[in-house]
Amino acid sequence: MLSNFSINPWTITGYVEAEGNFSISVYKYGSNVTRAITFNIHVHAEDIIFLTLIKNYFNCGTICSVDKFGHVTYTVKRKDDILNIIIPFFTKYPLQGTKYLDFLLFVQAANLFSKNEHLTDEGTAKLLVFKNLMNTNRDKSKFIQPSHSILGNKDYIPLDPNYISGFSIGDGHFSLRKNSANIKNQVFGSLSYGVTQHVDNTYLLKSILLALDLNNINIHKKALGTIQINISDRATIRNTIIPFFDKYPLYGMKLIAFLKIKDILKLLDDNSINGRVKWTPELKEEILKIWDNKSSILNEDATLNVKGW
Ligand SMILES: [Ca+2]
Repeated sequence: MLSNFSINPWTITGYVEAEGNFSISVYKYGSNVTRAITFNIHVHAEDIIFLTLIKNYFNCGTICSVDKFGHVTYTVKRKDDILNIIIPFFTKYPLQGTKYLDFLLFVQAANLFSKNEHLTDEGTAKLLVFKNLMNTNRDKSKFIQPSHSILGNKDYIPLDPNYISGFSIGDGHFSLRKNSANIKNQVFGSLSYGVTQHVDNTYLLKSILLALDLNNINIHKKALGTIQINISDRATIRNTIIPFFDKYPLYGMKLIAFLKIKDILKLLDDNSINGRVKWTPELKEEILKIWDNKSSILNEDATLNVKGW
């Protein structure tokens, strides 16, 4: 089943925006210098089936076995695969957040590799320069953004809806507030969808809200330079979020959480009068039963979203 199933390429780009890495490394062991460019995705082993779909899509790279922290990594490090598969893909389906800036440096590094210039002293020095401009080394004070991510720029690229699904599989959340017995009914049972990002990706979150047609939703500042969109209004979840992810599929554990949210919302609606939930201990119990159900996790069809195959 895995072999004839294909993901939308924008879903991959969105997921890589959230979870992928473009890295340049230069190591010295005595007089030996090792230089490498690597594309990888490092995630919880729960999502290994989805990672396998990505590996199948690219038809290159390897997935390592589960490490002691319960993570798996998909890695592409063959120069030809990077040059002929990975870079053309992300050129055609570009990243739209600050990870795009890392990608541009990665492309420059790959160009050195393609001409074998990385083996020279000058090339190695350039690799180190590119590496030191990446990711956490980037000068955050300058708030540098990919031009195509800024609304109003003439090269602005509106987000493909599948990008939002992929991004949500990585950095999104679907959650249920479930508290212990003494918490008031209004709190128990709140459902939410949202995404959390570094403040650098403010434009990206704005683009997500725009693509979802939810311009009335605020972007909240969270601790430690992070920002968040959190949608917990039941009507918005019912009328916007659920139809959106029904149409542009999620995969893996986020799909399971989404399906649970959907079931719980239906249950709440069935137990409402004029939009107000009639809370009973049985209803709470039923909600918890849906949310805590683990059996669906083992269902490969569900995690792959392959209904109809
Ligand atoms: Ca992330």
